[in-house]
Amino acid sequence: MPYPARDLSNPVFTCGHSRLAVGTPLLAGSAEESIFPRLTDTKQIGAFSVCRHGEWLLGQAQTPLSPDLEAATQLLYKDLLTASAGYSLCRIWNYLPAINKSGTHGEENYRLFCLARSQAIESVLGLNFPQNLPAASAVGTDNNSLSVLFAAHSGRTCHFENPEQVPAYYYPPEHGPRSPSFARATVLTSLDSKTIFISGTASIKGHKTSFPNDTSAQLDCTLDNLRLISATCGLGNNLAAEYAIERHFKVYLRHAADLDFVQSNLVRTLLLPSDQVSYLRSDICRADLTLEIEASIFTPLT
Ligand code: 3EB
Repeated sequence: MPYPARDLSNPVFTCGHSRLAVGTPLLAGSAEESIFPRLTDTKQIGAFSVCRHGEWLLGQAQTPLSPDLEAATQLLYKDLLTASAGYSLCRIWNYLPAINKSGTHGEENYRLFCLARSQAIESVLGLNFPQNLPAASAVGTDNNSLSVLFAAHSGRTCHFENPEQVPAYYYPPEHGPRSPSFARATVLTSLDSKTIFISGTASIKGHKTSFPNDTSAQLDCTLDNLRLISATCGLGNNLAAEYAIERHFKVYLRHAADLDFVQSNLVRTLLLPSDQVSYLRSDICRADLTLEIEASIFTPLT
């Protein structure tokens, strides 16, 4: 099925005038996800363009895979931790070229990325790093650069796990030489509001893929996982549908042909007309996963 080759050129925020093209073609919905307003006051910290907005610190970096994906990941993550030092990390977005292809030693690129990310974070934060990991996503990109964005804040964060999923940082070695480094959700409480970042959510129960390559069943399982993490974060079963100030969703589809089915299902089961939603064509981190959904939600304090 043909799809418009437009890119979601601003995946999360714009630092100064630099708009990152992360290489996930837009299938439907909003061409921009503007979680934060246009930001100024950009400075460069290592590979990251960093800007401040109130108590928020936002950073974005894009780098070629040189000399390889592992080296590029190590460098970016060390820079990310330097740039965000003194702040609470709330959310990280990762975009990987050829995410399901094999790289060095025949290992899949996503697994190499997980290895290098984990090593880099451990080298800076020490062995107890899993308890400080924020919400994240790691999806494929059609371009040749590794892109990483982060949102950090000077306030306090709490991280949450889905009771029906093994925490990703405890996944067993069958999923790769080092486990993925992220929490299922991060809640930031500031003076008058809460921001809830729900990580990329897919059809995984325990640590195993449920319904490999079956988009319809994976969608039901993903919605179930979204309900479970919603309740765990204190948002009820429906991601604060009744009282949220703003809700943003990104839906990543491996197969563009699944768009109509997924979109009509989500309009029935999950979405409100006021939600900001983007449907993107992207490979997912496991070859047998066909979709992933992430959410960022702003609520009053209550
Ligand atoms: C999963 O639950 C599906 O490696 O940063 C979701 C969110 C997934 C983040 C990451 C991976 C990541 O394991 C994939």
